[in-house]
Parts: sequence; structure tokens; C-alpha cells
Amino acid sequence: MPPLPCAELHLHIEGTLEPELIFALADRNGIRLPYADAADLAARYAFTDLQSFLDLYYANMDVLRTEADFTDMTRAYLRRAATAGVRHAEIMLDPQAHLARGVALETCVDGVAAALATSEADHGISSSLIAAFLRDRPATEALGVLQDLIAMQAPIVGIGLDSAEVGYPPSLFAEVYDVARAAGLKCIAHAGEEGPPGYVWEALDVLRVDRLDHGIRCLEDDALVERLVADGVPLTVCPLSNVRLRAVPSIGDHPLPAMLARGLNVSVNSDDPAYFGGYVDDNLAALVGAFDLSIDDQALLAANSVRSAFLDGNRRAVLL
Ligand code: ES4
Ligand code: ZN
Repeated sequence: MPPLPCAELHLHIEGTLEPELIFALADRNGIRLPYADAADLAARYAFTDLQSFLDLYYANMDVLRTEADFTDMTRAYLRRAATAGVRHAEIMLDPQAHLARGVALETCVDGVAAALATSEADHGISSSLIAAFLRDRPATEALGVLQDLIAMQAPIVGIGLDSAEVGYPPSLFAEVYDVARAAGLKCIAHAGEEGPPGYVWEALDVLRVDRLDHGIRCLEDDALVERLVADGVPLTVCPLSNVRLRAVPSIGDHPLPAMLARGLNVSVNSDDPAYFGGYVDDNLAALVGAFDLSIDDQALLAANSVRSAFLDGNRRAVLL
């Protein structure tokens, strides 16, 4: 059976850099990597928590130097996503991770945007770009980057918040989100991945997010679940990520069936597919294998993804 058409809503484009592409980009940019080959690099993808992953994720970005590097990375993702059934993708980019390495904002934004501009013609995937800010760097820095993005009229539909969660509550970024909302941007944030339910409350009440990334720890707080259900807040869940970063012990322990049973608006996404063992289809297959998810549940997950996308009514109707 071909995959059900869906929207991918939680995807870090830098997390789609496959080991082979990392080596190819290093080669063309004259960079020597501290690994023998792609297999040697891939062998290091045994993570113990979010930070152990982020250390390698940021280190590997060093191969991204030119606009073409960002374009090629994005095209490779879109090509693979099309085979997974993705018909719309909202793609996060971490500008600060590139600025900190001396790569200009225009280089990373224009490089990714060039691939997105032709994604529908090339791969049948409509797409948009979301600038994500690093919560373990100062909010003043995020605000400066946001103002630069607005000033350059960057083709973004929204902002996000990612990187190391614990110790960096959403409320630190209240002003950034106020400025983004005033500029007409959609607002999303990672919360409740490793962080406590209190961070999810803050993302809702202080950042006033339109959608939440992860949010799996909401199940520890009944009042929070009731709030999320009442408001229909979309939660972009990433099962293989949660297992690989040990937020849950195994796929059989994943809370997605419980979240569906509680009436939460959940979708299945891949997060950093090159690092966590697969794309959207692989994530769905893992869930179906572990839980015998019914076709109706699979269709609900796909429909939730399309309904939770920042899409105009026409494209949404085509995909539903
Ligand atoms: C991320 Cl899995 C995850 N969590 C938080 N920040 C991230 N950035 C890239 N992947
Ligand atoms: Zn993420």
C-alpha cells in the first residue's frame, strides 16, 4: 500500500544530513572530518540524551558553508520525503547555529529557500520555512536574528524554539514571540520533550504558540491534557527521536496511543531523520509494528498533520 499523504510539521533541516552527504560536502569544501568514513560516523549515533545528540548535530553542520550546500541538503530531504508520502513540509532551520560559525544569514536562508521554491514542481511537496531559535543561547540574540529576518523579508511563515530544553523555560523568549506575532508570523516551540509539563504551560500561556513540538510529557498533568484537548493544540510527535534520545525506553513504551486515546491532536513526524533511524514512513511503520495501529488511526494521524499545517484552504482541501 502506498503511504498515506501527510504533512511533515516537525523537521530540522540540519537533521536530514545523512552521513554520506556529510562526507560529500566535506570533500567539496576541503574539510577533513575526524571519522574514517560515513559508516564510522554513523556508528557514533548512539545517543544517551538530547545533549549527546546535539553535540554531534552541531559539529556536523560545519560542512555547510555555501548556499549550494544548504540547497543540496534540502533537495535531498525533499526527494526522500516524497517517497514517505509527505505532500507538505514545514521545515525548521537553526540560523544561529550557522551565524555562530561565520555563515551569513542570507547564505543559509536563501540556500534552503531556493530548494523550497521549487519543491512542489520537483517533488509534489508544498513547503514553508520556519526559523527556530536556540533556547540555550540568549533571548537577546534570538531577538536580533528575528529582527534581521524581518528586515530582509526572509520567506518564513513562523518561528520555533529548539536545542537543549531543561534549564531554558519558554518564558525567557516572551518578547521574541511577541515581536514575531506582531509581524504576522506563526509561533511554535519545542516543549515537554525532556522538559516538565510546566514548560508546556508556558509555551501555551506565555508564548501563545499555535502548535507544540513534542509535548509528550503533557501526560503527566491531567489539567494540561484537558487544556490541550479543549484548544485542539497540535502536538508534533516524533517516536523514533524519543526512543533514540531515551525520552521513552522503547517504541513499545511510546505514549502516542495514549495521546490518541485522550483525544489529543497528534501527528507523526521525523525530527532529525538522518540521526534517529528514519523518515516519516519509518516512524509510522515503527508505531504500526509496536501497536498494531488501525488504518483508521493511521488516517487520523495523516489528517491531523494536514489540518495542523499552516496551509491555505485550497492546498489543505487538496491534501485531505
Ligand atoms: C532537536 Cl530532537 C531536538 N530537540 C531539540 N532541539 C533540536 N534541534 C534539533 N533536533
Ligand atoms: Zn525537534
